[in-house]
Amino acid sequence: MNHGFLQDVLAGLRLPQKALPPKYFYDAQGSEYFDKICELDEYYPYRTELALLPEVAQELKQYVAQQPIESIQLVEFGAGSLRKVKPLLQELSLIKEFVALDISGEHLKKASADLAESFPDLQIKVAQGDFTKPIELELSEATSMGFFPGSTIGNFEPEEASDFLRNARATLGEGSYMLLGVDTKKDQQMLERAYNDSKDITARFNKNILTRMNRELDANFHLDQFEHLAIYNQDLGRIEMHLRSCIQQEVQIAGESFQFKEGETIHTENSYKYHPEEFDQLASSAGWQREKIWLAPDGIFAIMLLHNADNVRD
Ligand code: AVI
Repeated sequence: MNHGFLQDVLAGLRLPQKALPPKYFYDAQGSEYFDKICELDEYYPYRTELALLPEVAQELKQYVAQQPIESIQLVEFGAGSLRKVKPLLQELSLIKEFVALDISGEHLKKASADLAESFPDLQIKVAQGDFTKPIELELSEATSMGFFPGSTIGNFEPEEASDFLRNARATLGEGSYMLLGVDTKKDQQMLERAYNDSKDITARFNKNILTRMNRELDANFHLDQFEHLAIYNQDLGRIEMHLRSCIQQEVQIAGESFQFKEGETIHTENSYKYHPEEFDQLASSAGWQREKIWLAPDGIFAIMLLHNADNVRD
């Protein structure tokens, strides 16, 4: 049995508001559901960011040419399919090294082998590790640039996001950069539609965590007795995903019983949305300054370039 998973589940379900860490969504099946989410019409963040990246890459090339930068070491945090890094590699020939960091190694090894075929002169390293913690990377002489696409930063609590940015700054070193995808605050209907898709893929993604507990932790959740719920919490500026118990029931997990009232929820994920200025504050609390911002049409998504300027101190 995976003890880290069990400990986190037991601790989360003993809370007055039952909760589970969203990182457990991503087993093989959950990752497949997430790939399907990215293809949905309603889920605008993925395709919007992908469409914006070629323009970002072009302008970044011009920006970099005006800086005292000889070569770049690009470090992708939470790298998965490596699809989003391609426009950057195509445009920015100064990127000589690429480090893909992720918790799960297997998927990444295959993706990086494909990348090596397309970019034979690029030095590629795959590093496995929990990128939410401080990581020591062997830094070369090149200028380091972090890359964290997908608005995954929104799945952290604001304090965790600030910690992540601070750790990334320490990992990347003085004078480094960070290119980051951030989902913005917008019309509530558009936000809620993105997490309540008409094909119910997001509902399956959410409920997969129950299947995973049944399989890995000897639990007995009935999937049809829980329903997917995704709502925008305006006060906190976040989409919240929950699993709501349809009836009063008792569930066993590794021999421990948990009671659910009818309508009681397990809080499974937050996805924070930021006004660009709000995000600037968060970034500067972690020692980063915004150099550039690219906004998708109607401002529905932002890509930002942050700089670890030398005059910024903790
Ligand atoms: C990975 N992350 C940025 C997604 C999001 O939008 O917060 C996860 C997701 N949850 C439901 N749909 C997508």
